[in-house]
Amino acid sequence: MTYDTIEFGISDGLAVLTLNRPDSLNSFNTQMHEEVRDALTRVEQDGTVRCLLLTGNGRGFCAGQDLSDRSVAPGDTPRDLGESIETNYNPLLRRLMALPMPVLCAVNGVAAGAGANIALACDIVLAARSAKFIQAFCKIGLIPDSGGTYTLPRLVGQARAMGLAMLGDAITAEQAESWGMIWKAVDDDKLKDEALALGRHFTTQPTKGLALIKKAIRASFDNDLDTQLDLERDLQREAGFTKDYQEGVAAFLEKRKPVFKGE
Ligand code: T3D
Repeated sequence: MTYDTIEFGISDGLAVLTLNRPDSLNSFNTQMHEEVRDALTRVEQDGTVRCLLLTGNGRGFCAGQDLSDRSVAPGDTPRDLGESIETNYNPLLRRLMALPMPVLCAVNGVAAGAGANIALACDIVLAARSAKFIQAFCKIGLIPDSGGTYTLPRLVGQARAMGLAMLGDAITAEQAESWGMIWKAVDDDKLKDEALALGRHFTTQPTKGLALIKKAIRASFDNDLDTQLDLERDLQREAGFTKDYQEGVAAFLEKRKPVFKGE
């Protein structure tokens, strides 16, 4: 598939997916959903990818659903948004969260609506200091989707989640960092380099172990302590059988840098 609405490439284990409809702040239309789906399939099937970096072109990261696809003429039946969520947004969220590798997001500008929640679903989020996060849904009569009602209270607590979702106020990258919504706010002119450096770092790390960390931390929100301890036992067993674990221990004992292959 050739891409018009995204840019996508894989190089030395790092996949970079850049949303590319800057005139509408990279809002999602049907074509962009199709192209993102195709790119994610390539990430899943490639076999060499050890980290995915998601970002956007222009002054926005993503403004959620393209609302120019959503106007309803008088007398027409409104579109079934549940169908759109089921077909497009929910599978996207599930795939990003389940990818067996770190998923980074470099929020280069405003992230609104589904755009904000897609960013917050990634494992590590860097944001340009000028970027803003907006739960814009309430302003048009919708509820936070793309996992927002799940992710937000877990990241920032119920009081802040309610405020963000019901007021739709913009919060800055620095506020998002101080609230624990994202990993780090960085200077605008450093975002790209810092995100790429982090992405390249992850391509040299024990990918299977990182995937198991992601699985355990994501599961913890829904597990009680006993269940989580059992899960840690099972995942540690899995990690202990990886070649990268053997390499990590050998390198430590030989006082050298480990060479992890993601195996
Ligand atoms: O429908 C379903 O399938 C259900 C799923 C829904 C998921 C959702 O994401 S619902 C929420 C949709 N998103 C929004 O409500 C956000 C709408 N956008 C805004 O509120 C503002 O654009 C921003 C706060 C994000 C940024 O404001 P600002 O002042 O920096 O920029 P702007 O001038 O509003 O936008 C720049 C251009 O992008 C402008 O086009 P123009 O006038 O230059 O030709 C604007 O219309 C366009 N744009 C921004 N967001 C969208 C958009 N075009 C289409 N859809 C958008 N979501």
